[in-house]
Amino acid sequence: MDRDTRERDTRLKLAVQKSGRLTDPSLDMLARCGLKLSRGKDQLMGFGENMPLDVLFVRDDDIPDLVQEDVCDLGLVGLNVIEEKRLALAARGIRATFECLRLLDFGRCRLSIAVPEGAEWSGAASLAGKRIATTYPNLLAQFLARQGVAAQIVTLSGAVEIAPRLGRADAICDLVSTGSTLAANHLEEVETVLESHAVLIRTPVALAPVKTEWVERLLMRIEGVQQVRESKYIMLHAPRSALAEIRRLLPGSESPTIIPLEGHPDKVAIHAVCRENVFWETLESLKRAGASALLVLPVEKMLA
Ligand code: PRT
Ligand code: ZN
Repeated sequence: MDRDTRERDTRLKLAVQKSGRLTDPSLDMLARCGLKLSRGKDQLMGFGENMPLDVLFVRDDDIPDLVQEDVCDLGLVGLNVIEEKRLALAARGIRATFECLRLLDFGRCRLSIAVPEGAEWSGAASLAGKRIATTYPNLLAQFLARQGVAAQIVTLSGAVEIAPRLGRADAICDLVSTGSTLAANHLEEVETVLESHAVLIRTPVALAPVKTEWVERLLMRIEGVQQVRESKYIMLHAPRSALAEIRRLLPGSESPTIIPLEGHPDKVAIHAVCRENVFWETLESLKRAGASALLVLPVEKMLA
């Protein structure tokens, strides 16, 4: 076996968006998983210094193909891109074989139908006979077919939100996160086609055992990273008599540690991991229930 083949058999290749909305959160997640990357001169590859995992930086639209064709073992990409690709392949009689390994907690958005403000809307049937501009023709076609609505799909490569103003369409089907782009273009969101977020996908091809082991480790670390993002460690003092009420108020905490307090037989210290954010309102409720000396700390790493 030559060196290239050996390397291919032992180092995972992960496709990540080169420059766009998913780039920073993807790299941030990988860094939290412990990956130290050194970028090559051309910036197209990142070499994992402390894990057998290299990153290939590409356009997000290319990620499903790279994984489907086994050029990369893994990819981080939006569900919207994956589902559009799956339908586009199906239309050509090809079955998408990439597999979704994990839903991720970033890149959240929705693919929605929007119409000009003030336009009459009484459900999807209002789209009958209309022109709808989109960069997601396959997802839109599936949506229309499911609704039993016949409309004309105008496929654009970008700037979808200005199509109605230019007279090119009566409605649009585009990604929305805050809704400010729609508002700026006097459009109103009326229907959701797909709820989306980033996903980790993998090749259909069986991987060498050493690679499979690293995929498992990466998945476990991603799980940990996602859990700690919201988790907090909370410490407080409480009267024994208020224990039941305080346990009820602790958000997402299954089994708090209860410690006696030297010299205070009627009081205990409670330490708990809360798997949800702890808001000021929660602290105020805990205080009202008798808690004191409240301390909330971020959790850095967690392994079940
Ligand atoms: O160059 P490349 O092809 O790699 O990037 P791209 O321009 O195709 O993609 P990019 O970087 O814009 O988005 C990458 C992925 O981020 C998408 O495929 C989604 O999975 C996810 N994502 C999350 C979004 C948004 N939120 C989003 N708001 N992608 C695009 N938008 C756009 C939307 O198209 C619209 O123009 O942002 C505008 C609306 O945003 P709001 O906040 O005004 O509603
Ligand atoms: Zn793209």
